[in-house]
Amino acid sequence: MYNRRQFIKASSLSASLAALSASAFAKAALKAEPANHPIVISTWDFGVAANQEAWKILAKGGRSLDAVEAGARIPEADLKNHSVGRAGYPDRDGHVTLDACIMDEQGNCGAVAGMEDIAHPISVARLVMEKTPHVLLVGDGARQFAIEQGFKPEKLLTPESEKAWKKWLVKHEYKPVMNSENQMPGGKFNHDTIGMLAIDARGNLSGACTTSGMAFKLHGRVGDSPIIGAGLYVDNEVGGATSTGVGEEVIRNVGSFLVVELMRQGYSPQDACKEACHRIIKRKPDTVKEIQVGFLAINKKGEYGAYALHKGFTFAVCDSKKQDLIIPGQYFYETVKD
Ligand code: SD4
Repeated sequence: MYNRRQFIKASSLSASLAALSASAFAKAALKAEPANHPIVISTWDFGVAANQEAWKILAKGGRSLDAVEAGARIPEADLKNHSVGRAGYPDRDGHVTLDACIMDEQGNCGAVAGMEDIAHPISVARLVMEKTPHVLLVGDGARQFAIEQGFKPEKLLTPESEKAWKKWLVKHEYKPVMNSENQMPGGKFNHDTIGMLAIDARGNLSGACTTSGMAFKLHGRVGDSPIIGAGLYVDNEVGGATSTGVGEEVIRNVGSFLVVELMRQGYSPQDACKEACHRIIKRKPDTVKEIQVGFLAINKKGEYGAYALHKGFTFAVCDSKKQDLIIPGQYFYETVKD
């Protein structure tokens, strides 16, 4: 007869076997040879210019953290880009409020959210990481910290962005459009948040994410981009992930952390991004038909992949072979907006 003692013994044996195989599996996934070549990848096609700036650092053997910060500053400074940094579209009340976060190979991270008047939130996020015991500063506190650190406050709302906001005010409809909230003059779409992931010559991974958030959002609204684990996550043993699109759905599913954890379990970067999208779809099957979310990931070996809810998401890849590669992301729904 199978008595209680045998049962306890058998179940604790199978439990420890399961634990053993789980940890052996995790170790096997972790044992991946680190990439021996630097590489940087970014969301959307405007990631090309950011990657090229990051590449200047990576090519010289510099640190991935410096590379992603330098890269992210490019769209932040670009007056033609209305979804990141200076000239970003404002919120419903006319304030340009910026969100950003950064994470290094040691798991250090810093972020700012809802910050006004400071053009380079990614650099402020880095200082939050390096100079404070905190991870996230918001609103006036973030602005005050930036000024204390020597950043000059400036008006971020450009005449062009103000014009777009005033036009939006006429109808006052808050309806995020797939793949971009921001249509540029001439009908050209100007894509969203930049999320960047880089591996340097030492095989170390860092990431950065910066945005002005959803155009014409409610004042005070913060999306996924400055939230560690949602808009960005890096684990130097496994890989990194970042996201773009409607941040609420990414936060709900702790998207970037999920992608990294799936890679830890052995998923390829693309399959991990795909599974994260499927989780979002499963939770809100109706909502997701109207909104875009895209994930981008890289593993420790330097393999990368992406997946989005809808067609139209692209990402940029830069390494020693090619510095301006743009790749269309795989997707779930065929719907495309531009
Ligand atoms: C947000 N994920 O604020 C960001 C912005 C973005 O499409 O990517 N918009 O939710």
